[in-house]
Amino acid sequence: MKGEPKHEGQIDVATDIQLMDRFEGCLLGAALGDAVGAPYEGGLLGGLAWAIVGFGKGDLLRWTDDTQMGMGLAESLVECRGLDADHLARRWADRMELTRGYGPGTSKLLRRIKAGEDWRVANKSVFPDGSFGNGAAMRAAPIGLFYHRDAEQLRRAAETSSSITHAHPLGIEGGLLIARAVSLALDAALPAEEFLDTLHSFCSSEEYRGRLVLVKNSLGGDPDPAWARRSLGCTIRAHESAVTAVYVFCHFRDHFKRMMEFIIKMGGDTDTIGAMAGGLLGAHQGRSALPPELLDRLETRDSIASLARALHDCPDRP
Ligand code: AR6
Ligand code: MG
Repeated sequence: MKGEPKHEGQIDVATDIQLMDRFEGCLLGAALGDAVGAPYEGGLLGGLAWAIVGFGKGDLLRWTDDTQMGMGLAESLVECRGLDADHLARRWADRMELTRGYGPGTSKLLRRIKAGEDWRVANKSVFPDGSFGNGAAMRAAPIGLFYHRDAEQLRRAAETSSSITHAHPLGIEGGLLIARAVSLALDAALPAEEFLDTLHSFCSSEEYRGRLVLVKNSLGGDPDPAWARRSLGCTIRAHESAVTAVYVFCHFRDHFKRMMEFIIKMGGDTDTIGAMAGGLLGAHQGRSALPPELLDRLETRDSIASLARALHDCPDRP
């Protein structure tokens, strides 16, 4: 009440409620971005394939491998009260549904893990230096939420969870970038320049750092899908999509629908860029920033929201 002194802990309780809302916003935003972008991935042919496997279920918005792996990661973090790489590898392998549109390398190596191979061997079995696909970045949001208070623990957890399927340094760096970006996006007051500078110092390769400089230089101007496609990329490679999601988030941080329209206009890997950018927007703005008429149609919306709350409530969260 106005004028009354706040009792001890009151501010923390309010902050905690806001944080819970941002956890929900993040996981729901990622799933929604994935599901809204899915029919547009890979142009006409991709859309046709998704229409065959993904629809026929009324107007349900069906999510893809991005969300299946992100939810597997969040569940494993909650059940193990932190990152347990062997548990996580088994969870991903057990849960994989091929109709969710997994990347070819990831589906092959998850089958090997399911058959009993150690992930430390399987992760170099398809590409000898590991995958640089964006599959580690697309599912990294729960790491960003769980470890948001400790950047070093976040770095270690993002590296390990990424390398289970994406052992290439560029694949791992995509997971690091998105996890760190989610942790920073939880702060609603953080200026975009500071956000980008922190990400820049967190990254190590020129592939990521150079693109982050381009994003910083784009602030203040109008977002341009043709420029983003050409200069940042919108492919299934991590270094050609993770920074792109950061760019889209910086320009549309409180307009989910306009953000998705832009991503669809850019083309390429629309569901995965939608998942990464949607998770950032939801972490930043909370659940209420997601259009309710779309959320109502999101597959397993309620279990995603309750998983986000469980992640928030996990007693061992740093
Ligand atoms: N050398 C050559 N090509 C590579 C390498 C490499 N080291 N790494 C990746 N590629 P993958 P993902 C190419 O299969 O990252 C789905 O739609 C190669 O063509 O590991 O899990 C998801 O939702 C390889 O098949 O898959 C994502 O949006 C491809 O990159 C997207 O696919 C993808 O790597 C990627 O998923
Ligand atoms: Mg996908």
